[in-house]
Amino acid sequence: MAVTDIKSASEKLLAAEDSRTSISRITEEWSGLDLETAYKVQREVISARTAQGRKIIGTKLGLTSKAKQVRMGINSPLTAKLLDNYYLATDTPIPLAALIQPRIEPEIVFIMKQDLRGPNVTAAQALAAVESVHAGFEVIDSRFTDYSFALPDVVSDNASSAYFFMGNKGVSPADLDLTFEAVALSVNGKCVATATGAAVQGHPAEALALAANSLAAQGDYIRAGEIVLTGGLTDAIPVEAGVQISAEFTNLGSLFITAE
Ligand code: OOG
Ligand code: MG
Repeated sequence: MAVTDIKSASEKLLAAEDSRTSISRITEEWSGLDLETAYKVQREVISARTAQGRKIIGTKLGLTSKAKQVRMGINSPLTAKLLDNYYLATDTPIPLAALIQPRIEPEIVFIMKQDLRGPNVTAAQALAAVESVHAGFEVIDSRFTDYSFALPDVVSDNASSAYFFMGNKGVSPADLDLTFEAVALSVNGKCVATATGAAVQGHPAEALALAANSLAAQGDYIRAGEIVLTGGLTDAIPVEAGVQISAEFTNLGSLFITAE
């Protein structure tokens, strides 16, 4: 089947996820796929999932840190949707059988107390709309073979979303300086990367404002009660059976995750 329109592109992505079989870049066959159309493909993928009973519970940003941008070779942040089935309780192992090529990355997570609508949202306005800040881990799983994609591909693929974890501890944004909130990422007890909140667009609230402003271009906004993942603070780590992965934050608490 040739992939040259929104419907066929979304069907190819949905089939790849359902069958856990990676695919080649959409832009290989559909070189004219631009960013605006890619967000329409993403919306089509999400509507297919909501038609199956999934609910949208939040927004995520991707490629907001230098570490992620350099690794993926794309220097532009993007947004995607979080569905209810992406959420995993922290005592749940990452279900490897459901995934193609999972990687995990530590993130700072917001829960919103107010709607946030762009354009022209500032970081200060964005932070004022946040109820609480949490430690998070996102498990990404690109549907593209070896994570090889251009920006319109990864936007279409809902930014490689698969699962996420968040800590129970919620801290008021007024009680933190997120610029200096640090995380130590460890694999099997060995620290492999560190970062502070400044890694994400200078401040995670800048990333939140960026999400609100770019959603506005699609006629969309961030709603009160939504969960917002602000983007991987460090490079992502490949996930294998039995691995022990931790993210220890200065004030947000620690997450310890395994996979099976
Ligand atoms: C794209 C998803 C990026 C993040 O936090 O940067 C992302 C990818 O790396 O496959 O979720
Ligand atoms: Mg992420």
